[in-house]
Amino acid sequence: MLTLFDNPFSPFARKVRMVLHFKGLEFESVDALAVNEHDRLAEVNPRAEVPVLVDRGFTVTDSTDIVYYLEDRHPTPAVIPVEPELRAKARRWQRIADTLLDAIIHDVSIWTWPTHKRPDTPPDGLLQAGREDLLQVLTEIEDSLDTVGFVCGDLSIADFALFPHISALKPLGLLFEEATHPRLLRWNREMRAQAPVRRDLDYVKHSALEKFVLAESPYEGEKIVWRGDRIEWLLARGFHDWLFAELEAGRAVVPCAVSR
Ligand SMILES: N[C@@H](CCC(=O)N[C@@H](CS)C(=O)NCC(=O)O)C(=O)O
Repeated sequence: MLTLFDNPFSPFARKVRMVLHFKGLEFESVDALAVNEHDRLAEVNPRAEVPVLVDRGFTVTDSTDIVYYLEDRHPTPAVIPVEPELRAKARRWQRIADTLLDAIIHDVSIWTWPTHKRPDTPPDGLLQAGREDLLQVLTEIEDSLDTVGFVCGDLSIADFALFPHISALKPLGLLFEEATHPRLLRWNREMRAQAPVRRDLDYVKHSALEKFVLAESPYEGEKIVWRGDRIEWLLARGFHDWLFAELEAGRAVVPCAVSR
């Protein structure tokens, strides 16, 4: 039996869920970012991050490690290309999705989260810096796409890693257009037609209704966890004063796998 310490809205959990669906694997999902699940999550992952996969008592943390574990255990259908160059490309796109796209989108979006109703506004220049850097990454994806197919030929982990971030752009008012990014738009439409993606989108949509409209949010509403890559992008773009003020105010916390 597979148990996924999951969260409907986490891009990393979404990537793993789509891979599980793609491989036709049944799993039990625990919404582990709900405050009342925090201790159970910390038991399987001291960093208290989702996703975590538990397979008959064996625990795997980190979305990329989980994907590689699933591929080794259930090799077909394959989600990681076999040909060495495509394999290296897919790994690189997964890393760009996980460390750069995630960081930028996270850092510019916290004022829009339904969980944290922040009274302040983004520091001057943050949204503009985010837009500029996102545009560069989107253009790189556009240039690597063809008029047919996916990022690395067949549907692969590169697409499942990128999709949750690309799907987060529209709600943020960050759009890519037919005139500048026609291939990315075509890819986005084709992704939305894939069964594992449709299942994930349905799950995100119905969870948003269930967690934020029909009931009170089960999640933390004050503090924000600032993981390494998300801090790195802020520092690289010169927002250290803002981050230190957040740390001093106790609104920013940093995960650590070593407990004190
Ligand atoms: N490198 C990790 C990153 C996972 C991650 O950052 N998860 C976030 C959600 S998107 C998390 O669980 N944060 C803890 C929290 O928000 O309390 C992975 O690939 O799984």
